[in-house]
This record gives sequence, C-alpha cells and structure tokens, in this order.
Amino acid sequence: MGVLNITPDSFSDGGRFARGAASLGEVCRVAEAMVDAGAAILDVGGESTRPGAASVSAGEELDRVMPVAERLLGLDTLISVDTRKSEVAAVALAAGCHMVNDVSGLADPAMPDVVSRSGAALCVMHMQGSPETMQRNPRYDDVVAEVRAVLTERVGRARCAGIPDDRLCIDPGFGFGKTLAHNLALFTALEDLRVDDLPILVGVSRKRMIGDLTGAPVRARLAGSLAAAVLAAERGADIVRVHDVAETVEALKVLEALRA
Ligand code: 8Y7
Repeated sequence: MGVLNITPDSFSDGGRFARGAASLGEVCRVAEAMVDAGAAILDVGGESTRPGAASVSAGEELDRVMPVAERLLGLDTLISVDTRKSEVAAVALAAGCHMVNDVSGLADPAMPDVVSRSGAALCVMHMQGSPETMQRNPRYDDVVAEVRAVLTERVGRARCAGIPDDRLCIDPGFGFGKTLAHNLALFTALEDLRVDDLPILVGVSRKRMIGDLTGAPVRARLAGSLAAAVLAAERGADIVRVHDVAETVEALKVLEALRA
C-alpha cells in the first residue's frame, strides 16, 4: 500500500503533496510510479493525523482528496481513502474507491453502514485517544491484549453491519497513542494480534518509532523503514503501508526468495 498524503502538514513528506499549483499532476506522477513499482493499493488521505494536528472539515477533506482519487481511479490498482469521516467515505466510495482506511477504528458510528452498502473493503486501525491528544500520555496495562480486544470488538461492529471477512483487515496502529515501548511490544507480538484469519496491515514507514531507533530524521528513515517492513512481513503482516514503494517491493522480493 503506497501512501499519498494530500495535506499541508503530513507526517513525513513535508507537505510535498499539499494542494496548490501543479500539485495534482505531481501526485498523479508519484502515484503512477508507485503502481509501476508494484503497489497493489494506493492510500489517499486529506486529513493529517500527526500528533497534535488540528482536524479539518469534511468539505475541506473532500476538496483535497476527491480530485486526486478521481484521477487515480483510472489506474490499474485499488484506491483506499484514508478518512475517519463517514461523510467523506460515502462520497469517495460512490466515486468508485475500493477501500476505507479508518485510523479511528470506526469512531464515526455511521461508518460501518456506509462501507457495507458500497461493498468496499475496510481497514480498522487501533488508536488510543485522538490525534490531538494521543501522544500526551499513552497508557496500557497489557498493550497487546488491549489492542487485540479493541480490534476484535471493532471487527464485530463491522461484521454486524454486513461487511464480510474478505473485505476486512486490522491494524495495530503503530504510533497512534503508543510509546516506543508499546510499539515494540506490538511489533514483536504481531501474530498474537490476529483476529480470526483477517489480514493484518502494518504502517511504520518513516515514523518516529524508526527515528527513535536510528536517530535519523524523517528524510533519512528509508533503511530503518525497509528493515521494519521486511520483518513485519516475516512476522505475518499481509499488507505494509509505505512511502517508498519501489524500495519496499525490492526488499520484499528478497525476503520472499530467501524464506525457507
Ligand atoms: C497509518 C495509517 C497513518 C497506519 C493505517 C503516517 C493513515 C501516519 N499511519 N493507516 N495512516 N496504519 N492503516 O506516518 O499505521 O503515515 S498516518
């Protein structure tokens, strides 16, 4: 899954894709390169979820995401819309997007029905708190058990709305209301998080967790991100969400060949 942030202040691309002069063409060129490099899914997001980020309105989110999504729907790949809002999801899915990536894990009570009615896929991610406050003081007694319990409950809500298992995946939400120790505990126990046989999505590309381990700034986290992507795949991740698609695909090819 290739990351396309259409926000002025995204986590790790310095707002390279912010709405503005000529940005639509640039985003589309980057997206095409990701597909050529082997991305199976492109994840398009218009709301920053960086710690402390202010929220945006549904209208603003749609203004950012839809022009890009509409262009990308012509590519031979699945388009995921990264949103916490059922209003945004409804418009994106009506336009033909294939998946909703909900970092809030269904905080919007209307989200399951919107996804179910469209026949799209859904990723439910775990987050403690909200982006505004999540990194202030993350706390768990047993992070693996608690994240797994929340994901199980959210999968139950999705199933109740009629979303079938072959359209669902789960994600522990690295960095979303988690300290480095929490992230490491979750990564180490990845397979223990699995809910039934649902696929697991892992997003660690360029994150602070990688910076904490390497000392590298956002721009220099490729090597650390590749190591984490390969190990996540080896530990059972079915989908990896990354900024550097070509490099990650190469690393995963080597993993596949060298696997016993
Ligand atoms: C994740 C994500 C982000 C993640 C899923 C960033 C939107 C922060 N991280 N979605 N989104 N999983 N499913 O650094 O880990 O890309 S935003």
